[in-house]
Amino acid sequence: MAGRFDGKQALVLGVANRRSIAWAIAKRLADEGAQVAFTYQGERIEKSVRDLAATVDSPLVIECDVRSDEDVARVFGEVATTFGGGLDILVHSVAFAAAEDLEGRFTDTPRDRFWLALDVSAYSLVVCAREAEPLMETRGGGSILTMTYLGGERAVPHYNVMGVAKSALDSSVRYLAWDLGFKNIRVNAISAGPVRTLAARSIAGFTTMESMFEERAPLHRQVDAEDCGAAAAYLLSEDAANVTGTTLYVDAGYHAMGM
Ligand code: NAD
Ligand code: 0WE
Repeated sequence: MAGRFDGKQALVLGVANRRSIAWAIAKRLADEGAQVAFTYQGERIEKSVRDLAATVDSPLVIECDVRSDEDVARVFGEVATTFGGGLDILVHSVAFAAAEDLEGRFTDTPRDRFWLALDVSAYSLVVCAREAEPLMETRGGGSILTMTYLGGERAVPHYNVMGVAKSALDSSVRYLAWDLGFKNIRVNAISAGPVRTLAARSIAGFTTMESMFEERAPLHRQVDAEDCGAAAAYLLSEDAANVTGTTLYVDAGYHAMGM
């Protein structure tokens, strides 16, 4: 079947399990014809990612801790080898803050854990974009996508240092879009409403947040990972050829509300 991503080569960072937003995006890309390489963080989730990757005939599954420049460089080296020196699509769906910083007061965030959250959740997009640039250039352009959240623009109780990291990520999207635009590389973000993933389930009060969300969002329903997959496929496809430096809200309209 002819797909929007026939002949396209993609790298997806941030699959942990079948509920991951990154998995819904990867599945969509693969279903529409893309070859998809995956990275995972740590042996603990290796098997889960390898099993998922096998279901879409992935040519490469490789470990990557985005805190390490060497790790990221090694991964893009392997990607270049696997994909014959090219890359069309990069999906960045990675975030981390220490659990204790996603409860209590933002004021109490210590210096080292502030930088940890910014390192994993924001700087990682910059280093990945830098490594992707020459590979995308050989293909005449490319498309980069990251995942963000409204907590980077407004204060969401308990999102705390992750909100500061998402602000830096959102701004990085705009500066990367400017830098890479002349090589026909686009950079965009999806701002998702709360999605019940591994990262979300462990958060205190997530269920309360879901019911508030459903009450206040114009569409009065929850967002799921597949909603993000569909929007991602649009931003990563030629349909969005003139869309860069922007954020697409997949949040049932929640961001439009003032009450
Ligand atoms: P998830 O736990 O499935 O994905 C987070 C991923 O980050 C995991 O695969 C984890 O291995 C990876 N990661 C963490 N530290 C890393 C490191 N040092 N190196 C490499 N990888 C690392 O959860 P998710 O909800 O699918 O999150 C994906 C993205 O979506 C994140 O950027 C998150 O902020 C964003 N997001 C999530 C929601 C939500 O409600 N779930 C809403 C909006 C945005
Ligand atoms: O970006 C996120 C969550 C990202 C995240 C989740 C965890 C949980 C496990 C980052 N780091 C960690 N560290 C862990 O140890 N979201 C958008 C989901 C989310 O998280 C919240 C939210 C929402 C929404 C935290 C507080 C308030 C709202």
